[in-house]
Order: sequence, then structure tokens, then C-alpha cells
Amino acid sequence: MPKQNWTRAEILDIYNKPLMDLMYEAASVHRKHHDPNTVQVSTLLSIKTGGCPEDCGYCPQAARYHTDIEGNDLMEVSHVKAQALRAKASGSSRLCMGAAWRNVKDGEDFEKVLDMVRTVNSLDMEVCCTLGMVTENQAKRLAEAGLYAYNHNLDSSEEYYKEVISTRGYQDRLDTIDNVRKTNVTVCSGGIIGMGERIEDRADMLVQLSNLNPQPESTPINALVPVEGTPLEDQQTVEIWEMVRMIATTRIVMPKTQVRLSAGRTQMSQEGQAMCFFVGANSIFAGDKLLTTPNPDVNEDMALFKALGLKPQKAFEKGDKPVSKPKAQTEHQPLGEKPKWSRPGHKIERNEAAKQKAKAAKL
Ligand code: SAM
Ligand code: DTB
Ligand code: SF4
Repeated sequence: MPKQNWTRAEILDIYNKPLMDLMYEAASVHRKHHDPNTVQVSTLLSIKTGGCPEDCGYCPQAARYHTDIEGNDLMEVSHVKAQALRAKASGSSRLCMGAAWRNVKDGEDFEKVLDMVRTVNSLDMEVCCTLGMVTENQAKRLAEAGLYAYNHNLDSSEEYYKEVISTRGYQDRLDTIDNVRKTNVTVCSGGIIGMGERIEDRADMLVQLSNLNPQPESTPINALVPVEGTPLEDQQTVEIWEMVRMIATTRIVMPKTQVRLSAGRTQMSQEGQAMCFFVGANSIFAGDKLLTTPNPDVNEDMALFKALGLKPQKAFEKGDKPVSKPKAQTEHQPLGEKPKWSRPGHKIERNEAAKQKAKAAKL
């Protein structure tokens, strides 16, 4: 059983070790629990882009900021199937479908997402969704459709979260993770570094994640992609050393999780990425686009895998394929659940400023 009661001080001690010691320790933990030459490859697909009501300061999809993205309605199931087949053919074992929603609402759109899950599951791919907050009933229905993983990031420490998002609280995130845990869907939860948080915030986020019982099956570590028009547009990109330290520390405190080297790879050299794999990253997002921002070209990634002798992980190598119940057996049963997601509504100056700037630009 992995240690569950990590403290901030213990994690900071690890994070701040001399880099060579940290790398050696993390790589040793990694080798004990994983094949160091296998990396899981996921493809992201934005099934509903832009127009999100939330004010996440990092996100180009928040309706209130003036970013240069093309928004769209929920994608058709046939299009998702075609994209999934493309992803599979290019070596991905998992499709992660993202929607720019605050939370899932029962109804037509959710039924369509369930169809997408059934369809991708039938292609023998691991299916992941990231749709915002979900109730227990919604998580259960996703599980019955054949969902393999649900991504819901804590993103930062509880304290710093309030500096970045005002439209929901940290507890909402924990509650959603809890709802997913009540099913057999695996939990994917991690965060972003480079938003102006302190190292203590990074450690506190790892305290939260590593104390989840059980720990998440996968943990994405994103380097902020600063997008023009968002409140965090002027943020300096993170140094590779910080990414290596964060990934190494995540590996040590969560030895079994699949650590995903997520957003921000276009800002990193191949040598930098190789160091991340060495210290414990064993998953990436592939494909030339993340949700709305660029990602390295697939051919570049294949060349990197070849140079490093890495091989892609097969689907369901770390868990059984979920059984997907047919639609007729998973009809919506209203449970009378009244989700009470919070709206803390405090003001974040830079988020307000970005909103006003966007308004002025539209006039
Ligand atoms: N709306 C859902 C939610 O917020 O949970 C799902 C989609 S949201 C885009 C998924 C994750 O993408 C966020 O939690 C955040 O970690 C990551 N993300 C969004 N914008 C990013 C950026 N500019 N740089 C790095 N990561 C980002
Ligand atoms: C995660 O942790 N990172 C992915 C995925 N989960 C959904 C998203 C990264 C988004 C980066 C900004 C964009 O492309 O819009
Ligand atoms: Fe919306 Fe998710 Fe972006 Fe926040 S991170 S604005 S909830 S899409």
C-alpha cells in the first residue's frame, strides 16, 4: 500500500533535494512499480469547445475572456468515432473527450456523450471523459456506458485555487472525485504548475492527491500554456527543472499512478521530456492539438519514442476493459438528486480585468 499521509514538509523536502538525488530516487521508485520503457499514449478530443461559464484564469475556453478559439456545439457521435479510429491508428490506446462545461446536466447532450462512450469502448480503446462536475448518478451512468477513466483536476492547492477560480470551490472538485470513486471508473486527477503559485502550493496539491484513498490511477501534470486573452496570458512558462522536480516528486509520493506529462510539451525540448520520462512520467497526450492549443507533431513524438527506445502501452494493460451495457439497460432513472455545486463568487482582480478587457474589445 502506498503511504497515504504525506505532509507538506515531507513533500517539500523531496521537491527541494539536490536535483541529481531527486532524479535518482524518483527513477528508482519508478522502476520498482512500472516498466520504465513503456509510456501510455492518449489522444485528446474536444467534443464541446468554448463558451464555458466558469472563470478559470488559465483557460482559453471560458466565455468571459477574449481568446482566439473557435467554439462549437457538442460533436456528433459519428465524428467522435472517426477521430477515435484515427487516434487508434496513430498509436493511442486511450481517447480523452473534453467538454467546456461547468458540470454535466441530465438530458439530450449527456445521452449523446454516453453514446460516444459506448462507441469508443466498442473500438477497444480506453475511454476517458472530462466534463466538469458530476453527481453520483451521472458517474454511475458513465460507468455503465463503459467509461474507463474520469479526469477532474484539483489543479492547485486549496489556497491558491481561490486566486485562479471564483465560480466554484475546491470542495466541489473533491466531491466529484468522490462520486467517480463510488463507481468502477478510474480517477485521473492532477494539476497545473506555472500559474504563479508557490512551491508550497504544489506540495499542498500533492498532499491532497496522495491522500485520496485510493490514490488516483493517473495524475496529469500540466505546465501552464499561457493563452492570449486569459488572465494568465503574461505568465512566464515554467522552467524544465521545475517540471522535472514536480514529476519526480509526484512519482515518489504516488508510486503506482500513471504520471502524465500533459500540457506544455511544445515549450520543452526533447531532452527535457526525456528527463521527465526518466524520473517517472509514463503517459503523454499525443496528437497535434490538446483541446484548443498546439501539441507536438505525432511524427516528432514517434521519433522521440524511437530515439529513447520507448514503446506505447497497450489498451487495458493496467485494468480490465469495462463492460458497456446497451443503451436500453441504462435508461435515465431520475434519483431526485439535487447537486449543490457551490458558487463562492469572490472577486479575482486579474480575472475581472481580463473580462472587462474582452468586453471593451467587443464594443
Ligand atoms: N471543463 C472541465 C473541467 O474544468 O474539469 C474539463 C475540461 S478542462 C479544459 C480540463 C483541464 O485542462 C483543467 O482542469 C486544466 O488542468 C487543464 N487546462 C486548461 N487550460 C490549460 C492551460 N492553458 N494550460 C494548462 N492546462 C490547462
Ligand atoms: C489535463 O490534465 N490536461 C488536458 C486534459 N487533462 C483534459 C487538457 C490540457 C488543456 C490545455 C489547454 C488547451 O488546449 O485548451
Ligand atoms: Fe470551463 Fe473547464 Fe475551462 Fe474551467 S477549465 S473554463 S470549467 S472548460
